[in-house]
Amino acid sequence: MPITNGDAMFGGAPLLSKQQILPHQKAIEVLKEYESRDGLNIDQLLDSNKNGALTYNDFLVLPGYIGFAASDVTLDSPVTKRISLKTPLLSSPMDTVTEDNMAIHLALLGGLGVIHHNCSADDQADMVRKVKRYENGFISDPVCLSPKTTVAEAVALRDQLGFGGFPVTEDGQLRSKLIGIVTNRDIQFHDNLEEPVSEVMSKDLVTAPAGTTLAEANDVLRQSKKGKLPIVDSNGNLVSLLSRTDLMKNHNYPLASKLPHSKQLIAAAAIGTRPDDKTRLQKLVDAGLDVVILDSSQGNSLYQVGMVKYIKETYPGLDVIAGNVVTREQAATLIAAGADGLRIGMGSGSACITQEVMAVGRPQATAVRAVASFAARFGVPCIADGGIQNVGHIVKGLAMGASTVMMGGLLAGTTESPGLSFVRDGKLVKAYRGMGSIDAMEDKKAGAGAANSKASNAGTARYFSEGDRLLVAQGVSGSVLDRGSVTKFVPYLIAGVQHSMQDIGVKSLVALREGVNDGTVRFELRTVSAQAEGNVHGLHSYDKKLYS
Ligand code: CPR
Repeated sequence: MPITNGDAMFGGAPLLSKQQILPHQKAIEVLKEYESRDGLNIDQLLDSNKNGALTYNDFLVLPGYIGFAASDVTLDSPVTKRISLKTPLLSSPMDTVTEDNMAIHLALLGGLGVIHHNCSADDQADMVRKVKRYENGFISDPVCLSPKTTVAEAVALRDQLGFGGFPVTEDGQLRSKLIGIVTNRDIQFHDNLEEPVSEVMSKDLVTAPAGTTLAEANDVLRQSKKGKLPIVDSNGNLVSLLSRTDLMKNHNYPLASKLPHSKQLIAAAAIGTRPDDKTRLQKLVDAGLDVVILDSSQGNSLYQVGMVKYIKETYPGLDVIAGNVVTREQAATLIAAGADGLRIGMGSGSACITQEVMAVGRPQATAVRAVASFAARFGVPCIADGGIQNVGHIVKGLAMGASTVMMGGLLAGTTESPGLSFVRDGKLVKAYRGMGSIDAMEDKKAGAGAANSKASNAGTARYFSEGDRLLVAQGVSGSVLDRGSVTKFVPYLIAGVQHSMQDIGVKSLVALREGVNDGTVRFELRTVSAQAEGNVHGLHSYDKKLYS
């Protein structure tokens, strides 16, 4: 007879006589006598009649069996029907989170940064272009001189920028014919400061052709003993530059997000669903966009359905992620319209007051499971967007069925987000604001762009009230702690997720999903006191250093 978890025998040895005690070797066999595994399966956990709707903090995943190293855990996962990432991490299209710098660095690390649209279409397209043109280790926008630049101007530039060795091109721009290089030595002791650099520049150039790999270019640079290696196209036009001082810093990024057969990073950007957004999208596509996200807090709308259909018809090669959604019904509309991916979350964002103000939304764990399990039937991958405060939340989002997670606040404090750090209350912080905060919406209306961002001019609406005369805020504007570079922070998140998956006993995200669905990955609800127990408690003081 199967033993249930509530059986008296489950209480253990003290009730048994000596004869009844079983030999240790039988432990695995005896386990089979139990009707179910320890803990709850996903359906029991997310039974909202019994447990209400859950957020990430409301439950834990139970540990499984560790039979492999954490470093063996692979995190490959699809972000759309056609595109997969090696790191299931995305950054939010918010003007305090993702511009080209974040998009480039996150893509190098295997994730995907979604460029915000709180800026002019031209500025956004420019950022997409920078992501597509970026080549690791190569300077894609080197400072160029024209032959007419004077020695005095070159000296001033060197002093201002702190480096010398400027390529000279026919019209002083990138993608124009390379005619020389002005090195420090050429200008250092030159008397006639008014002379043009064409008189002093080195014309004996070592160059490498476009398409040269970083390793090959580094070799040429090493052998040439020069300070800079210009990369030129077949017409001799300068396309990028490699610098000797960067040689040691040129890391390899084996996880980098690239499409098969492409050397370029994958570029993603957000747009709205207004008529203007069609013109914006054309510019983004011209710049090389691979994935577009329709950015709306409530994606189940006439506008979004129309936009998804328009995009699928007009740009069959472009992948479109629709959202945001939190219910099966919302998801069904967008899947039927042709969405290649869905973004899940309403009101779970850290700078968000949507649930309070609008009375609509859904606790994130429940929302992710409801949508992701439905979308999976159509092979549509889902992004768990918002509410990610730590590594554990990432794992829980993935365990609920999301293929990837999207973060705003957690990445807003990194060096690669727009803007600079500043000190507030004695702590180093960076600005972070909800895209439906009064600040962000007013900047949009005024055409000012984000306070932090390089971009300018009005963007499009995520929150429908932006067109109204009275702005209704759905978010706040504040700051988050400085976190240093994503090049350290993201590897920490990746390693953390790998360790967590090792604890759970699953070696890949596919195995995690299978385990959750077949009931071998188990869960437990957390009471309020269990949550307190699971956090640091009883210490007089402590330092919370997360990685080193
Ligand atoms: P966190 O990672 O900061 O918790 O959440 C980021 C997500 O919050 C964004 O990707 C977006 O979906 C959502 N979000 C951004 N601004 C918002 C406002 Cl004003 N209101 C509601 N949600 C917002």
